[in-house]
Amino acid sequence: MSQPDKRALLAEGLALGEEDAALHARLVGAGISAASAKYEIDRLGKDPMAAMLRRQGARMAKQGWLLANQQRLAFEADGGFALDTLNRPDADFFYRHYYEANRPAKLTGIVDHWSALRRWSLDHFAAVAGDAAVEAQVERERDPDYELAKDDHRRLIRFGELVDWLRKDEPSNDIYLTAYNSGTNAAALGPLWDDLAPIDLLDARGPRDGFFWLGPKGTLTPWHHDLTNNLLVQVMGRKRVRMAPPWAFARMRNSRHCFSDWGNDALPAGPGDETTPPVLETVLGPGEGIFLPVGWWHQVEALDLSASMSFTSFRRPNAHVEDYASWGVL
Ligand SMILES: O=C(O)CCC(=O)C(=O)O
Repeated sequence: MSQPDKRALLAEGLALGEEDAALHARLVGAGISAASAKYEIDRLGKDPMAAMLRRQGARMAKQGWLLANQQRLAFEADGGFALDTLNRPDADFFYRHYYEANRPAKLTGIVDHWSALRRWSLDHFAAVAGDAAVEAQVERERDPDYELAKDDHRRLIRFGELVDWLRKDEPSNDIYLTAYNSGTNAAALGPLWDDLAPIDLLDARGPRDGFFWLGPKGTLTPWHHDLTNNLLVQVMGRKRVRMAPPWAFARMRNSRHCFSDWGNDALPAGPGDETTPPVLETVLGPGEGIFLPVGWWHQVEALDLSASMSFTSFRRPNAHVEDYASWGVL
């Protein structure tokens, strides 16, 4: 049997903030003799890398305490940890109490003036843009990492062909026209913009800069957080949205970029526990939207054939993505 790597075991324990007794138990638990474990731990006293790992572990623990305070405050708030619904919110009120407070909200009455709510259907899509070449995400079901490997799943397809496929009304997560495909689709689907109109909460001076989403019942966008504040608006069908706060970071199993290893797991709505995050859940129907603040984790499932729009053109810079890489994040 191969010897366990003592240095790797120690590094892991130090990064977790373990004291000498716990480090000793870790080594012995891995099959190392008590004497050898003691020798290794005594050596750590003179090791600058171990000292630095201890300091980093302590800093992480302090950050954990700060985030736990956020949870306490959120749970003690009037109404508890809950998702507010705002009907036709005043923009100043929305920015002050939700956008700037990094707090999600369900929004109603914000797109009642969109003719898309009455006009959008598969027949309408085929009539106004059936011949356009659009890009969609395809063959998602064969790949558990279809979101991380987004680029491998991009395909050009005639919009009319996608519409015909959707007419079968079969639940599927295999094909989905998403915001990620907007580079190609914004122009191709230009006629659909005539069915939309400015949203009062957003920056009215911006160009037509929303993102179009179209897919069958059953599309699943796995747990992730965005790098911007985001407004998701439902036009056709319903979507279930689950959200978890940024302060639940330690329970979000974030090992790659902005994705959570919880993937498509149906984390239950409620306060969470030591290993699972607190989760807010809602179902968006046509004409309803949700404000997804930057850093909030979310997972979205289409409960019906679904068309949505999303927007990032708020009346604030919303440029959090620009310095993301410079933080040296995952
Ligand atoms: O509607 C969806 O499937 C996903 C929306 C989403 O996650 C986003 O806009 O960040």
